[in-house]
Amino acid sequence: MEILLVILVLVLLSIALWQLTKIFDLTQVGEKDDSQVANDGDNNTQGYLMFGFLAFIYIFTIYGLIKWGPLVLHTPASAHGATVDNLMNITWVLIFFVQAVTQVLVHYFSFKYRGKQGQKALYLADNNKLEVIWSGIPAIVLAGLILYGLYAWTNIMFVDENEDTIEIELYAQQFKWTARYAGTDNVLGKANVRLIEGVNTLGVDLSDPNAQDDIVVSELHIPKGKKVHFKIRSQDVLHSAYFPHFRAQMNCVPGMVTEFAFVPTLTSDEYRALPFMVEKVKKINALREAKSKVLVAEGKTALDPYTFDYLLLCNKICGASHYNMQMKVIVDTPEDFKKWLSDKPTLVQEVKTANAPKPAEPGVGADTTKAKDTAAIVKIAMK
Ligand SMILES: [Cu+2]
Repeated sequence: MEILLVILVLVLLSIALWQLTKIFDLTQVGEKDDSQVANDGDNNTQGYLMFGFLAFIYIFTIYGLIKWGPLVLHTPASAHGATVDNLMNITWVLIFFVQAVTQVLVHYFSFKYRGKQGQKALYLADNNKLEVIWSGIPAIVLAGLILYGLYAWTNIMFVDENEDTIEIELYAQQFKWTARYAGTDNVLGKANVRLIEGVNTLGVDLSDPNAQDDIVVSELHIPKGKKVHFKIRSQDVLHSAYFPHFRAQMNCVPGMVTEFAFVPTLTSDEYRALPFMVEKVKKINALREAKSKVLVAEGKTALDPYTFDYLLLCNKICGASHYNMQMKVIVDTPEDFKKWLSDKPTLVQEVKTANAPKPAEPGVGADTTKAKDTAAIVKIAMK
């Protein structure tokens, strides 16, 4: 705070000094000073600087493309991914084209019509033909782009009621994700934030018949080739469920359920085996190895080698640990997925286990036979 005040005082002092020098200048009557009026030399300099700036824009664009181009998302891993990429690529090409042409024109004409002594500007009130051209062309191009975008979005968001989908709830909270599978009936049980208690962190209504087979997990598994229908909720603030590799994103809004559905087309293993990914992982691991050597020399632990995994990220700045709000996503073959899910206990079972009376510890004056009985009851209840 003190530093801020000092800076403020210094700024005000310099403004005061600047104003004083201006007053001093005004008092010098009689001496003609035209140093503030641009002459031909100044205008030429400004004209050539325009070209310099144009060169800077192009060089920076080309540099950016070469340096950061390889960082953009590669092969999409969902059925609709190619449509999103196509829309994105068309938009990029249009932007590049318009940018390249307009920047040349803007800078060239700024140079051509730079100020010259004795030259007068032409007064032109309006030109209907010109205005129709420069308004009409962008309007037509943008309308085409928007219509294509709307068409693509409608197709992506359409979920047929009769389609065979897997229903999964994604639950967002500061700063983690939880997933709930609808179980054998494929219908998610009702949930309400007021019902959150103990292990029932999602507030699932355990009296709802549809909730009896619901399964809650913290690592998302989805099967390849089947439409996964996500119902998304948030406990606290706005979050955004973002699956970059599947080109899917949807806001998570407290108090309402949003949705998104997609078909994964490549299992985690298949994506890891893609040549670009093999190359990328190799590069990352080379960097990690070099870093590990430094760490080991300092007596610290070496880094583990990196393996690729799909991720669900949060794409809304939702608080201090937003950057770390992520969940691992595994795309399995349908058989592996079934096997994985069948091993998981239902939420009802988990609640029962958590609420079961704890067996008393033997040797602390407790009745050990009774403790064994309780343990047996818990086991039965879990089944
Ligand atoms: Cu978040």
